[in-house]
Amino acid sequence: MISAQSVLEGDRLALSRLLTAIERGSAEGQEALNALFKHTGQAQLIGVTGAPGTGKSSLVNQLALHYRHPASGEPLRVAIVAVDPSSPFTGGAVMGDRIRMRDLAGDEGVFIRSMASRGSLGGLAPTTASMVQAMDAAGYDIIFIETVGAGQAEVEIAKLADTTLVVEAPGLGDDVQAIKAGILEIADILVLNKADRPGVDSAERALKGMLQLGHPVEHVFMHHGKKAQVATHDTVGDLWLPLIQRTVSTEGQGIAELAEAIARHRAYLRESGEWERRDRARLETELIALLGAQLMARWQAATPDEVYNEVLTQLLDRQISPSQAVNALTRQGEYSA
Ligand SMILES: Nc1nc2c(ncn2[C@@H]2O[C@H](COP(=O)(O)OP(=O)(O)O)[C@@H](O)[C@H]2O)c(=O)[nH]1
Ligand SMILES: [Mg+2]
Repeated sequence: MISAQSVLEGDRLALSRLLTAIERGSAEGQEALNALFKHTGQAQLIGVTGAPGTGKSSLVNQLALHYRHPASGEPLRVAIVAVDPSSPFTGGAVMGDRIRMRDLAGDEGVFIRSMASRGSLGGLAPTTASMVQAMDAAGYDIIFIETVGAGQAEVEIAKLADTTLVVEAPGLGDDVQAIKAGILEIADILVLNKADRPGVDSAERALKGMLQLGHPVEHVFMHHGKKAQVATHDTVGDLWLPLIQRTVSTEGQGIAELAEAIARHRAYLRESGEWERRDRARLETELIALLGAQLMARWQAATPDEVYNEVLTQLLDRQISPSQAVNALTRQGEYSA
């Protein structure tokens, strides 16, 4: 039995159990989440993505330490979800992460969870969204979501975040890894980590070039049906222009500046209304995904295999079109005309 109340009170074991239940897609996990949902919406979700080996885990480690030991003010509570493509039990990367995370081990204000991207029921992004909600309800102020920036699934997860850091490092073969994966466009802050390594200047030049392409100085949009054109320099007030921050995660260099940039982005989100917009987009995406899955399941349960196979045969014989097949299977229209 998972106690939602215990999760709310900060019971780590209860949260662990809930996260496991969510990963398994169990009904009791869902029930606890239903009870907890009204307590979500408080945390700042920070996505950290980029190619393997760029230093994402080291960076999260340093940022978490920064939030736990602030120069002034109260320490923030930090949760970390590491979504790794390899198995959490045998994957070398996760073992490495555990070792580097040791600075945070034993700190009650830090909660770290690794999850496997394979074998999660209902898809990686919805499972991650639920896990983040559980951590949010448990009262963590900052939630890091670390993903390997490698494809569509990772981009979907990155869209869960309020603030997305895309991590690059010089000398990984290509100048800019994120271009290939198409994740540069989701960056709110570009972190050029391993700034102690050779090639950092050319990597920064390449990143700046890409930012220019992605965020041209002229911004064209439709305003009351008319094409309007403004220079983004005039509208920095309502537009966030991604910035580049150099860091050396192994030394902690640039971390305070990065945390400052994250705080500025948070302020921007709040002041511009973007915070609500992102929250809405996130919840609407989840709603539509759940609705789609539910309707599909109902349709499957209500449709005998013979009926489906018969319609499929007619489709393959070119007697009916795909659209007519859908009508037939949902009994919405005549297709024999
Ligand atoms: N020289 C240097 N090495 C770093 C830096 N940040 C991380 N590393 C090293 O790079 C390797 C990969 O780091 P990791 O955080 O696991 O990368 P991830 O795969 O992106 O999570 C590790 O050996 C780190 O010690 C840095 O700023 N400079
Ligand atoms: Mg890592």
